[in-house]
Amino acid sequence: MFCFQCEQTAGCSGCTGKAGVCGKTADVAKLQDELTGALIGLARATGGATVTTPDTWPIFIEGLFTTVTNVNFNEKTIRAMLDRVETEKAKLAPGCSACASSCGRSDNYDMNELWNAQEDIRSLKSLILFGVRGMAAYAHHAMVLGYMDDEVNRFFAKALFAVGEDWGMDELLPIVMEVGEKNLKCMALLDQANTETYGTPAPTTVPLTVEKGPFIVITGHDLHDLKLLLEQTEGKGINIYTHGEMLPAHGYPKLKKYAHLKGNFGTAWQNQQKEFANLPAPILFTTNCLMPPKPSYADRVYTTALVSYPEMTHIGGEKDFTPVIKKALELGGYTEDQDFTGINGGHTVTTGFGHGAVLSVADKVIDAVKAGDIRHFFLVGGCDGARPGRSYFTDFVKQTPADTVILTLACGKYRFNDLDLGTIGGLPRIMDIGQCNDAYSAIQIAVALAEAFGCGVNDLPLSMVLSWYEQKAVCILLTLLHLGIKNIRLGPTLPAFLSPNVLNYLVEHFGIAPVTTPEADLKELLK
Ligand code: SF4
Ligand code: SF3
Repeated sequence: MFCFQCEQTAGCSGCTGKAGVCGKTADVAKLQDELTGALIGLARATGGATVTTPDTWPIFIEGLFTTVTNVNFNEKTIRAMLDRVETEKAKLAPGCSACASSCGRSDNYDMNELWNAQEDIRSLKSLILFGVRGMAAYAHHAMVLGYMDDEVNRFFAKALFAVGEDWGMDELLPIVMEVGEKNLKCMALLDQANTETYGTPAPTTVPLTVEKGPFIVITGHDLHDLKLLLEQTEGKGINIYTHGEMLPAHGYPKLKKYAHLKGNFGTAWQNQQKEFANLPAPILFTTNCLMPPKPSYADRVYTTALVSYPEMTHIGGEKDFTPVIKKALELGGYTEDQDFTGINGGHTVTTGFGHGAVLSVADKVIDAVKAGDIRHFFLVGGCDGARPGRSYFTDFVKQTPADTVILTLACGKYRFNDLDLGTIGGLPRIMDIGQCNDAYSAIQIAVALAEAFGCGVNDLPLSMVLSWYEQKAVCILLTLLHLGIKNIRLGPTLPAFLSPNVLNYLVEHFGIAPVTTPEADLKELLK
């Protein structure tokens, strides 16, 4: 196997051998490559996104999302996905499979060609492929709420087609940037889907206490699954706790109205094997990030949508959560309230500071900047992960001066979101914008501030210090670059799929730099 799509890749260069660091086996990796190669074949069969059926775009979205890190470890479901791609391809290019001509009109792509390509070409194609994998996750969350964007969908075919072509840097680089452009559209679509369906998020304090009695923990990004679970558990004496990227759900009016949505349990994905070990409750996994379940809690893991792990109970498209509900009642939860804390000992966290909430107090923010009360904004967030170097982000936030504001998002926030850093001008110093896709919200806030001050986003007293792990971070980074945002600090390490030349390009054009130490970076950014 060869895979280097995520931050924890072996030796910072690539997972090879029998399994990846994430637990993905070589057989699963091979099938995921086959699936990607078949999706490139499907992209070819669309003839430049001109020949499609109503199934074409959902298949691209689901197929790509299946290959995101920590989503699917199950050969069976990947094979089923492959079959769907082949069936669809046969519909778009009928007769192709029986034809002896070598026109390549709908041929599948051999991913080994990509992994063995010249390093700059491999680097650019990886940015495109991993970027659209991440974007597909967001497109999927929007799709399940009934929102699709034709321009975004067509780009999936364009990007995959490009990965399969024998193109040079000049042709590939603009497509890399286009991933960022189209992902901005995709995140805007998801923002619209979430807010039109569940209301505009409002600042909310979320307890970390788990009350006695039966409960279910729900993790991942899919608000639709949470809503259905809340409906199905209402009045049944079962409490619901968010975990990981589900925390921002507490800010949405139409989700927080459920009295049995009680609080948040645990922290970011990489701690799940420890956090779930003794949990007297089932855990429902929507989207990533699933780790191979340990025997101590494997009987309590339920998956849904594209998340899949061999032998775990999967809740299919009918979304009947009865098995999870039964398990919660059977396990019964804790006999006494459990007073859990965050990583830094805090008893609550806050969320719900999306663009709607922050911009409703824009005057206050602008006045505080003008009065010199707020010197600088930091956007510190992104994916969390297991590397010890990630304590950088906790230390960075702890060391920020009292006249600075920290905007945060995604699961990286668990490193510091229980810290009480006080307020400035009535605003909390730490504001959680939401999930990783709410990077869209962060962009809206930055653009509005730039307009208010009559300057560009790069001229604002704003620095971005981002952590990355999986492919959604790749598409978000490309969106920020597409918007011309400069001097982003990225950590804990730079992606293995950036070749020296591609990295040089990013450094020269965008001033992107790896994180160093909190002290040195703070000094530099506050200059
Ligand atoms: Fe390795 Fe990451 Fe690929 Fe898993 S997803 S095999 S950890 S590079
Ligand atoms: Fe975290 Fe997986 Fe990326 Fe949505 S839950 S940010 S790592």
